[in-house]
Formats: sequence, structure tokens, C-alpha cells
Amino acid sequence: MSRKENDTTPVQPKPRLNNASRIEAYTQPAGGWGALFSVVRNLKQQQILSKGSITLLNINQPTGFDCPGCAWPEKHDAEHLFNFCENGAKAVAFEATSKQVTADFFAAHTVSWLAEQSDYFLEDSGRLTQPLRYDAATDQYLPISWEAAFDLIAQHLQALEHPDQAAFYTSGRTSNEAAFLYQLFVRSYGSNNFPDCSNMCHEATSYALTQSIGHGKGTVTLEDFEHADAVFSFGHNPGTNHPRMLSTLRAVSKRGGTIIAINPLKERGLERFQDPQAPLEMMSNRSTPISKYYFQPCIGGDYAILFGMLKHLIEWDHAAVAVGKASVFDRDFIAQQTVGFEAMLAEIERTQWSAIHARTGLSATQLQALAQLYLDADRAILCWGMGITQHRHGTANVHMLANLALARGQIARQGAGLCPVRGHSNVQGDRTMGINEHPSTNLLDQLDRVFDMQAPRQHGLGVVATINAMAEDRVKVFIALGGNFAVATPDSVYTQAALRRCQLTVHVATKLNRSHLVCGREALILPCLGRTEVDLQTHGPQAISVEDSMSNIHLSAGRNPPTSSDLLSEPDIVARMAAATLPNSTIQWRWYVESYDRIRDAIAEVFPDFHDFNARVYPSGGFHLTHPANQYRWNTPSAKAQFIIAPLEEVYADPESQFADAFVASKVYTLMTIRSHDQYNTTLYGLDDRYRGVYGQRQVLFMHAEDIQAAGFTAQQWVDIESIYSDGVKRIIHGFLIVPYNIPRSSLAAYYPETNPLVALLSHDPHAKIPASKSVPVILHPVAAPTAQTSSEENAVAQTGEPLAP
Ligand SMILES: Nc1nc2c(c(=O)[nH]1)N[C@H]1C(S)=C(S)[C@@H](COP(=O)(O)OP(=O)(O)OC[C@H]3O[C@@H](n4cnc5c(=O)[nH]c(N)nc54)[C@H](O)[C@@H]3O)O[C@H]1N2
Ligand SMILES: Nc1nc2c(c(=O)[nH]1)N[C@H]1C(S)=C(S)[C@@H](COP(=O)(O)OP(=O)(O)OC[C@H]3O[C@@H](n4cnc5c(=O)[nH]c(N)nc54)[C@H](O)[C@@H]3O)O[C@H]1N2
Ligand SMILES: [Mo]
Repeated sequence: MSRKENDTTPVQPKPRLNNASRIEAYTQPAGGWGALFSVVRNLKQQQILSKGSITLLNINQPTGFDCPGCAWPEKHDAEHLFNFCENGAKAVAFEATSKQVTADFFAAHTVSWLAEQSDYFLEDSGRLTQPLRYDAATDQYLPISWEAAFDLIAQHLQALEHPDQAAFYTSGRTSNEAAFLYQLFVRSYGSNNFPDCSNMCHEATSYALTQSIGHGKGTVTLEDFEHADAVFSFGHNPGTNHPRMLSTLRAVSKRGGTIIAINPLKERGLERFQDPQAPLEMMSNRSTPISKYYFQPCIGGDYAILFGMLKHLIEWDHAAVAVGKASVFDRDFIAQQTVGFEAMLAEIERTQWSAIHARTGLSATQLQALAQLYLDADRAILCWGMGITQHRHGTANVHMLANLALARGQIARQGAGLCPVRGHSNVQGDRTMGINEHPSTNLLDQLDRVFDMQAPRQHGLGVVATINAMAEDRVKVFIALGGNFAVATPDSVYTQAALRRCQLTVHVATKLNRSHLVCGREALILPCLGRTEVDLQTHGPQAISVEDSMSNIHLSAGRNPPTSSDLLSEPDIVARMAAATLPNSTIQWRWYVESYDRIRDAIAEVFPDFHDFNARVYPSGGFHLTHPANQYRWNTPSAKAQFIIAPLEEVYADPESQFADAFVASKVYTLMTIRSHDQYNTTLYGLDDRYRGVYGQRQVLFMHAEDIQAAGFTAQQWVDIESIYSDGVKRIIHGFLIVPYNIPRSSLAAYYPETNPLVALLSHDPHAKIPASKSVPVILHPVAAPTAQTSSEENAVAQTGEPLAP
């Protein structure tokens, strides 16, 4: 089969090889002194040691600001004086940095020059300080007044033939107040085009849980972890991505609860943890084992595993009932609260064990042991992350997790339930506020009633559809409230070419990133306040609100003076954009921003769950949104919880596999794209991945030792990685060092976003449309080791080596 070359040169990250690069197995527990040292090093690097400690003391405190690091809820009690973790502290240090990018910086560098620098360089240059407009003649960003910037946006939006020719991206750190105004603006303007970072993240969760239990959110609270017999962790890496969750898991482990990890990689944080906030543990250098059981399936094996666990339960149920014992299933719960149970049983019974075992990557004994652990747990919590959602069968995976919980009545019971572990600190809140390309009719009706408007009924575009629409000139204006769209999205070459076709691209941001350099014909950068900064409006300093992964709403207020006097807050930017674009609107956009209490009052009018929002959110701790399922209210078409199952063969029918057959001569592997310990999504804090033993470099490929040998690779083998999809486009990235690793055979792992050029846009979940960035079919080409090329900023990061623990 012939393969066409991509018309543009693929993004080829430079090899990041330098003197400090090394691979060295990590033998310590997660957390511990390494975590504390890393915090200090990052504060030093961002030049904020003096204000740093004050800033950190305010993280996640009732009177401080919400940590932008992740969405894990915080605990407010005497034991938790510091409610932050190593990676939260890094995120804060990166925002509270005293480094700045000023007009001088942009006068000195063309956009083409900046585009050649690394992502690390761009963000490390410092905070944005004034609004900027791209000048094509000089290829530079030049200062522009706020007023002129909003006029330019208004001019472009007003000139479009249809509002659906614009798309409005949101990254999940945006506050409830900004998100609410943003969706109100976009719907007043006339579109539901809301591509959102959750389209690449937990969309499968929201989509599937809405179908299964009538509401797309998790059902547990932190308290449930105090009562659970067992916690199952499917496909997430809390040691790096939700370090505060390790304290919760540590407590479960300490009181004798069972933690079971299901993850192809042996992740350190899921094995042992030394809590930097537990003085005794730190002084004595002890640690707490986390997972009692660790199962290592092949990438994508989870659907078959969950299917198989249910098949074991069915067989045990038959056996129990035959001898007059109680059913394995919660028959009362199933009869009263659910539909579809019998159909699910029939589908599973019809499926042969051999078909199931062929897909799990576990032995039959392991699968049975896992099912037994689930049966033994009277109260079980099922947690999951990107290892479950970022597959073509992400939605099917989440349906199956819900099936497992429902079959044993593990919902609406203390100490049990479903726990999707969300990423961005307010990604759940943004959805609650209506950032949704598929809005419910109820939401649109409420908006119409409260604001006397006519919200558009036509559903809008998510991330994948937006990229295609830009490529086909159906979307011409792209506006982003935060994030790094050009880098976080799949198929970087195609996506960046699509962005460049736009008439106008606008980025509201705190830090310079690559998306700002992928300009439409015209482009704006609008710098905004960050979480740590005082947000002063007409009625005084304002707080914003966020919703964590367990539906707790609370306030966040910054304490630091703004990095520049020319920054606006996100709600203010949205309001001014709306006022400029919609001069005839009856909504008093800028009046809302004088006091965010007014925005919260409007939110309370639209969403009944938010009644008395201000009165309930000011007392410290805020309030909790009750999950309807916990009250046996199921907002599904049947008004019951629904068992939903897809045949195993259908779920694993891979449209790419026929194409892969054309590569029988090459070994086809499955690659997962994951986060290192020193990054926040596309923001790189450094080049180390401490728990995986990688230092001073990111272009590594984790591979099983026997696969390395079978491929005939030598020690210190370098490879190019090429993905293979049915569209025949050649996608390849160059110069990755193979690292022998504890990962199943045929499964590979490498870091996101360096690997994003490999992920084809067409490879996504057909329902939730999430790019399948955890299952990329790839082949490897051995190449010679790159010559050491060290750029100064990479060296600077790499040389700040890890201090030794005392
Ligand atoms: N410090 C830091 N914190 C973060 C982020 C960050 O980048 N840095 N990002 C934030 C965001 S937006 C998100 S969404 C979360 C992401 O947090 P995670 O969900 O932990 O995301 P990943 O690093 O992508 O890791 C996915 C995990 O899934 C496993 N995995 C991969 N494929 C499979 C599979 O097929 N089956 C199973 N069972 N496991 C699999 C991988 O081995 C890895 O441990 O973290 C949030 N918090
Ligand atoms: N291959 C692959 N691709 C993935 C993933 C993967 O696992 N593998 N994960 C996906 C996931 S889970 C997600 S959530 C997406 C993330 O996608 P995004 O949310 O788009 O990306 P981030 O890297 O989190 O965005 C970082 C930028 O946000 C801006 N920023 C930071 N703080 C603020 C603020 O307070 N206000 C504003 N306005 N801007 C701010 C800064 O300019 C910074 O450069 O990536 C997805 N892409
Ligand atoms: Mo995410």
C-alpha cells in the first residue's frame, strides 16, 4: 500500500540530549524528601523564594486560592495545614513567577524565531504583561490597547455569515464565573461551538455516566474513602498527577483497606508513598505501601477485564444460587433501580472465555483473582483516569465500570461508588456552567427565561470537529479561554495547519505558549490574571469559584499583586468581548463584573442546584452538589440506572487493524502517551521524570526488555517512531531513546505532547470523540544516536540535579 507524505513537515522535537541526561531506577517511595526538595528548587528557578512560601501557605486554604494543579478535593482540618503537594507547588511557582515577557521581548524576537524555541523556553520566559497583536509585515507581536483588541474581535465576529463559523475553546482551569459569562456570550452571539479540553480528557466519563446513571459525574466524596473496603485504581497515576490523592490512599491503606491497581506500567506512586506532610514518616524515612495488588494488563485490556470480572460474578452467582446461597448480585437494587440487567447477562454469557482472555493481557488466574477481590469487597470504590478514557473504546470502558458497580449495588451506598479522577482544577465546573457543545434543552430553556434571549438549539462542535471545520474553512475565528490548543490536540501537523487557515485566532493566557505562535491571518494574545493574584473590581477584591472532582463548590481568591497593571481578569475579558461584539444585547455585561456576586446570583437563577449560591459559598468550605444517583434519582430515558453493554468483538474491532496487516513485516506495537513528573499537560517544569528514573530528557520510549531483544536492538538504542493508520498519512517523530521498563510486551509508553504528531485525528472514540491517545499503533525504525546538542535552557533545567535525601 502506498503512503502519502504529509504536505507540511511534521513537528520534529529536537533531541534533548545533554550531559545531565541519565536513566537511573528510582527505588524510594513516592513523595518523601525528593518531593520537598523539588518544591524548593522550583521556587528558586521561578525567582519567588521570598513570596513563595506565603503563596504556598494560601493554597487550598478556606481564605486562600484553589490550587491550579488538579481537581482532587482538599481536606480542611488541623492536620492539613498545608493543602498542597509537590506538583501543585510547581504549578503555583510557574504562575507566581517574577519573570515577565514584555513588549521588549517581542520586539527582540520574531514569531518565526520564537516558534523554533522549545515549549519549555516559551513558558519559562515569564508572565505575559500586556495585550498583543500579531503584525504579519514584521512577523512580530506588537502592543495593542485593550479597546482596539476587543474592537478587532467584534469586527471579525460580526462579519461572519453565521455564528457557527466561530469556535470558542475552554481549558479546564477557567473559573465558574468566567465560564458562565463565556457560554452566555457565545450563546447570545448564536453558537454552541464549545470545544473544550474535556473533549480530550474525561468526555467518555461524562458521556457514559449520563447514559448509565443519568448524571456525568462521580458519585463518591472523600468521606467514602474512610469507609471503603477496597479501592480499585484503573489507569491513572496519582503519584504524579494527583499527589494529594496519595494521602487519601495512604489513609485507606493504613486502616487496612485494600487498594488494587490496574495499570500496564508499574507506577511508583501506586506502590509506596512517603507523605511529605506526615512528620513522623518523613523523619524515620518510613513509607506506606499503597497497592496490595498490582495487575498489569496490556494497553486497552480494561474492557475485556471488566467483562471478565462480570462473567466470573455470573458464574459464582449460578453456583451460589444452585446451593441455596444468597445471590452474588444485589438483586433488590437491580430490580428496583435498574434496567437492562438480563440483556447484559445474556451478552456476557454468550461470550467465550477464550475471546475475553485473548484481550486482557492478564493470565486467567489473575483475572479470576481480580474478580474475587471485587466480590470480597462489601464496599468498593472504582477510580479511573486517562488510561480508561483515551481509547477508541473509552465510553464502553466507562459503561462497563458503571455496570460492575450497579450489579453489586455499589452506588448510593456509603464507602462505595464511582470516582473518575478529573484533571484540570475546574474542568468539572466548566461543564456544570454550560460549556458544552451538546447542551441540554433544559439549560437552553433556562437561559432563555432568565436572560430573555433565544439560545441556539443547533448543537455545536467539540475539539475534533472544530479542527476539521477549521481545516475545511467552515470555522474562521478561533478564540481560546486558556489552554494550549495547538499542542494539546492530536495530529499536530494537520491541526496547526488548520489553525493557520483562520482569519482570526485569539488566546486569553497567563504564559506564552506554542498556540500563540500558530497564528491565523490576524492574531491576538490577551493576558489575564492568574489564580494567585488579587482580582480588584469596582466593588473591591473578588473571589472566583470552582468545583472539584467530587462536586464540592468553593471560593478561591488570590493574594499576590498582579504581575502587571495591564492585566484583566477572565470574567472581565469575556464581558468586554461580549459588550463589543453584541452592542444591542440587553445583558449588562460589564455590570456583572463589578461584583462577581452578581454573576453568582445569575448562576443561581439558571441552575436550581446553585440556589442561594453566594450565601452558601462564602462560609469556608463552600457546599456540595448532591449526585442525583445517591438519592436514587436517575435522569435517564427509563428513569432507572441502565446497564449498557457492547459486544466484545465490536469494541475491539479496530478499523486500523487491516491497515496494520500491510505491515506484517514490521512488528506493530501499541503506544500510550502519558505525563512525566515534571510537566503540567503542555507546560514543562523540567526534564526529569523522577519516579520512572528518567533525568534531563524527555525523548524516551519505555519498552519491555524482551521486546527490545526480540527487535534486535542494542543497548542505548535510538529509534524513530511512526504511527500507522488507515488514512495512509505518514506520521513520524525522530530520535527517541529506548528505556527497558516494567511494561507488558507489545505495549510502549512515551510522553505527551512530544508524541501528539503521531495521534491521527480520525482515531477517536466514536461516541465521546476523545482522541485515542493511549492506543497509538506504531512501528519503530532504529536510528543512530543523535549527537549531543544542548541548548542553554535545556541545560539549565537538566543541571539542577536532585539533591540527596538526608
Ligand atoms: N502534575 C500534573 N498533574 C496533573 C496533570 C499534569 O500534566 N501534571 N494533568 C492534569 C490532567 S488535565 C489530567 S486529565 C490528569 C491526568 O492524570 P492521569 O489519568 O494519571 O494521566 P496520564 O499521565 O496520562 O496517565 C495515565 C495512566 O494510565 C495508564 N494507562 C495507559 N493506558 C492504559 C490502559 O489501557 N489501561 C489502564 N488500566 N491504564 C492505562 C498509564 O500507565 C498511566 O499510569 O492529571 C491532572 N493533573
Ligand atoms: N497525546 C496526548 N494528548 C493529550 C493528552 C494525553 O494524555 N495525551 N491529555 C489531554 C488532556 S487530559 C487535556 S486536559 C488536554 C489539556 O489541554 P489544555 O488545557 O489546552 O492545555 P494546558 O497545557 O493545560 O494549557 C496550558 C496553558 O494554559 C495557560 N494558562 C495557565 N493558567 C491560566 C489561567 O489562569 N488563565 C488562562 N487564561 N490561561 C492559563 C497557559 O498559557 C499555559 O500555556 O490535553 C490533552 N491532550
Ligand atoms: Mo485532562
